[in-house]
Amino acid sequence: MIHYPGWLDAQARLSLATALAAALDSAPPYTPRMPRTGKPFSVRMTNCGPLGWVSGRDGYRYQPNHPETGARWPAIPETALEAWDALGGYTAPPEACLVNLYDPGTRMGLHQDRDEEDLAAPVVSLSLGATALFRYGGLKRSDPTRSIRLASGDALVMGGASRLVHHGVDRLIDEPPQLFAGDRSAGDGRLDDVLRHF
Ligand code: AKG
Repeated sequence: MIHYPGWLDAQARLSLATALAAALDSAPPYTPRMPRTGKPFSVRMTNCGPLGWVSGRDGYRYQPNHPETGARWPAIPETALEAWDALGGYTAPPEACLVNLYDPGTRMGLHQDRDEEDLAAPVVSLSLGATALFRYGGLKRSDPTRSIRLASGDALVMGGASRLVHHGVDRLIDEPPQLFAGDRSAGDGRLDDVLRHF
């Protein structure tokens, strides 16, 4: 697992935020439901790419269209593709870019990313907006965990031995408003782009 603080400079954050604002217009964020229980997720989600990760009562899956509008997902922003090329160390492009929207007070429980057929490909995530307290552990859910702060512009790569580690977001950290253009796309909250190869 490699953390790249400040990987996206102010211009790259602005370019990613602008592309995501357009993507969110065509693929509106929605509240996914947990398999079986139907309990709503804390975060809202949408996707870019040929495929998007979705969760519903019938399970987790990748699919080419938005579960509520039925429309195809918008294209993955160029800035995100560049980050994948630079950091992912993988020849094939990402097929899915999950966009997690964290409003203040939201979180994501500890989980593994294991719905992909190609587990040799890394997961690359890009943060915009409020800083998150990101928790990660080991391959077993019961393994000890540590936390790091993911700030706007940070990139995180989970590949190789860390590809299947448990991880999640405990909370957003209350901080003075960000000063850089592009960070405001998330309002008081946070946007996280998770690039994956299916
Ligand atoms: C996921 O989408 O699987 C995540 O764990 C997102 C983590 C984050 O928001 O930094």
